[in-house]
Amino acid sequence: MTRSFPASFLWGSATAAYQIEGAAAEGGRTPSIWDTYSHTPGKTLNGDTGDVAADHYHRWPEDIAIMQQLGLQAYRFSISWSRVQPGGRGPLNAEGVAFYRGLVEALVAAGIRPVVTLYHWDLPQELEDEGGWANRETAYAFAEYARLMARELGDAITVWTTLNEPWCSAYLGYASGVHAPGRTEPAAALAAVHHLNLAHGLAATAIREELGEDAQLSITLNLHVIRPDDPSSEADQDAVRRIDGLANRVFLDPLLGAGYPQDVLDDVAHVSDFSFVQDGDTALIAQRLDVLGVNYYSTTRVRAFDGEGEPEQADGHGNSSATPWVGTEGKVEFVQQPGPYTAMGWNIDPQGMHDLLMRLHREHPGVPMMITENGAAFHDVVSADGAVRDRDRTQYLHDHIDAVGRAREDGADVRGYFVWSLLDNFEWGYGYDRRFGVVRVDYDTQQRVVKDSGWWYAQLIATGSLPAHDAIAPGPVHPR
Ligand code: IFM
Repeated sequence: MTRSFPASFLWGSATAAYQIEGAAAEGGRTPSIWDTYSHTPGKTLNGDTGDVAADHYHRWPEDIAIMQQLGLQAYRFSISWSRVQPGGRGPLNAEGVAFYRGLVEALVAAGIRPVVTLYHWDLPQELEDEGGWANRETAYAFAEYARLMARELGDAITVWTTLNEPWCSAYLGYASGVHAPGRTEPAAALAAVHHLNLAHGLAATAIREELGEDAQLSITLNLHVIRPDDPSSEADQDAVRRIDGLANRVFLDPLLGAGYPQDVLDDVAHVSDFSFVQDGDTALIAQRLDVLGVNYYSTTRVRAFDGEGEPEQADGHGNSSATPWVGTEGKVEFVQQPGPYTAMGWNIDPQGMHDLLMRLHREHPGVPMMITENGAAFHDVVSADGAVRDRDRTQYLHDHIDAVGRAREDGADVRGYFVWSLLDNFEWGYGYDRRFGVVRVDYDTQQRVVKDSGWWYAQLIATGSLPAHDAIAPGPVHPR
């Protein structure tokens, strides 16, 4: 049976400022934590930085033309805070604001809905110098920035996403240190979790004060699908509970009005007493969500650690010296998953997408969802004729979008899907070595080539029905 989606289902693609814009020192932009981190020797593969990236800052008209060719209905991008408000406080930078103004107006004119993310990991460096997300003041600065952006762009934006994947900002940035700012301070990571949640609540409030109750508010979470190694083992089930608490419930529960889960507070009591949570914070965080952004790529498998030797750390986020899983040391092991794998080493498991959406539907009924990221990195090969016949990526997209369709048919309220990513881009610690785009970027010439997966996606958008994974028709198609 061919999987079909209603005409109201929103099809888009996603990117993020530091990963594609480049122009790091142009137009009044000041450094963010990712500029500092990527310029620190040894932090990124091959020493790659986002200085030039996909040069989207100069090539955005061409990129919008590609979106039109693909028939995209929406485009999810992020604003570089230090481009529009250098230093993260004080007056706006007119040149930076003008860049985004031009972008969103061109998108609207092209019939593509702008879905904005206010924070995709690039904190102005000055705010990190004052403590970063471990400092409560950062949440207030973020809310002020959000208010100013609502004032500047409010007439054109379809959905306001406050944060992208606060799990990564907090735990990879402050606990394992494999992301900027590269700190390995577990207690600071937990403070960051709370201040990111608070930042979301304060920003949502500020945006609604500026734009009224109709403003569509969202946050994007990279929710984890965690499986027990041995489902019949109570100890493994408890390992799942611990990781689920840190990965999912410590965000979902406060955002959706239930406050911090007591079992998580108990689990991490030896690291932090959560005294950074002040009276009134839980109410501030729990602002109405018009849509929950869900990012899904792969699954995680855990078991209780038996204390023998070194615990396995096959979660794709750890390294030998530090782990993002604050407070679980000596208790939980991350087990290698069965393949196949993408070039990130992440396992491919479309059933995980269905499981995740059904869990959210069951536990949080009435919260509409959008898949704000899903996609795969593979080591693409450019054929002699210049085409990129990325069958592996097309298969991945086919199987995961099929799982989204199945979840919808099973009752989950999923309203859109954004492929990660429109363009090959700066994949953080992996630099330019991992390519997620449905459009190839030649980093020497900045030439763009739509990959077969991009043309396949265009057919899906044009017809509203899932094409077979090998039904590739290169070239623009006519939108429905
Ligand atoms: O590239 C990232 C993106 O910035 C956030 N979500 C996961 C993607 C792939 O790693």
